[in-house]
Amino acid sequence: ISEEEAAKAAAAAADSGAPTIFDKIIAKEIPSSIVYEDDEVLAFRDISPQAPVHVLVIPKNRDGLTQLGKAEERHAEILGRLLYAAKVVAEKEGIADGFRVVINSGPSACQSVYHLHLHVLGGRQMNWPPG
Ligand code: D5M
Repeated sequence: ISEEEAAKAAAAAADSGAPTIFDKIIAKEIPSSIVYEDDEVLAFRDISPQAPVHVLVIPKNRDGLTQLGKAEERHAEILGRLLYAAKVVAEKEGIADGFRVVINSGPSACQSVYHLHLHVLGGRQMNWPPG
């Protein structure tokens, strides 16, 4: 499908709280290219890369964090761990001197998978403003 169709589909996706494809990735029921993993965090390559390096960083336990807009104060620690893991991923991928971290939260941000994830993007000049 075209980029526009993909964006429309993402905009139409709803936060139902249902399990997502990321649960299967965490359970290793479907393959992924893992870049970093610890007890709480998993980082793997995005299936539809938007830059030479495009890695997703997710909490292994979603714990209500379908989207950043649903975060509660009890999530502050895992949110910090995810951000720190993004830096570790950037170092591992050789882009620590310049990279972008993106979180799409909700339909108008085109979130398509309702399991909170950070996009770590780099390996090319990132432009501003983002689309
Ligand atoms: O980003 C959701 C991202 O998840 C999007 O960039 C594609 C990616 N994705 C979807 N399925 C997979 C699998 N199976 N492996 C790797 N990456 C995947 P959002 O911010 O919700 O739009």
